[in-house]
Amino acid sequence: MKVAVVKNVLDANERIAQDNRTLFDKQKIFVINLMSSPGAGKTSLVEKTISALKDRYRIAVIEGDIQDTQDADRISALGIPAVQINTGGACHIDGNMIREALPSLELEGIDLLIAENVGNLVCPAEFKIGENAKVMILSTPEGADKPAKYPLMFQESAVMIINKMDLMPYVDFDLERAKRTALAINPNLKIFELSCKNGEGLEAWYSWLSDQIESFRTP
Ligand SMILES: Nc1nc2c(ncn2[C@@H]2O[C@H](COP(=O)(O)OP(=O)(O)OP(=O)(O)O)[C@@H](O)[C@H]2O)c(=O)[nH]1
Ligand SMILES: [Mg+2]
Repeated sequence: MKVAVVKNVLDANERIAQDNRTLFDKQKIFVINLMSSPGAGKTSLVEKTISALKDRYRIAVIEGDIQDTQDADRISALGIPAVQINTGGACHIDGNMIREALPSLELEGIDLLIAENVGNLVCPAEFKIGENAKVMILSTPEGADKPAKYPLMFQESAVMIINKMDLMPYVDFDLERAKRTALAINPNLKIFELSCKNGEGLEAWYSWLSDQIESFRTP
């Protein structure tokens, strides 16, 4: 009974996510669903990405948090359209929340929409929102055991960003083990090692993202 209810919820979400996707396709908007544990660096990566790509692409951001507007305020401060979803306790954003947020954004002419999910390594991976790609961040202080413990997130994502590489000298993070375990779960996972603090590795991420946007626009 419980399993059937969960399946119904996921099926209903899938239909709404598909409607969102149809809208994004029509408007040629490349959409990223950005996920990680709390504090791994999602908003920091969004800020860096905006600074690097805003002259080339029109970017909009949806911020998902249980409560508060600090992340949307950080993005608005950069002059980028941003809308905050407060989930009021839910540990993820879903298709319906995105659908309800869209009228608050001027989507005309937007090339890239980044949806920062609620900080959580579990539930966000289960809910589609109509994205082109799920991108997840694992930060070095979290430990290399996370792919094995939270496999769905790594399985569902197209990209794993290993952030806070600048902290490697201070944390016991087995980089090779993290990558090996994640690739065993998802051999297609594209991996970037970077630091939003000192900027190392960011160029490769910008380049991948630009390529994705370009090939989406002109398939
Ligand atoms: N040392 C270091 N700190 C970082 C790096 N990236 C982000 N931080 C710091 O990590 C903290 C959390 O960063 P955020 O970007 O707010 O993380 P988040 O994933 O958006 O957090 P939530 O939205 O609360 O889940 C902040 O103090 C950042 O300055 C990095 O590459 N290196
Ligand atoms: Mg954030």
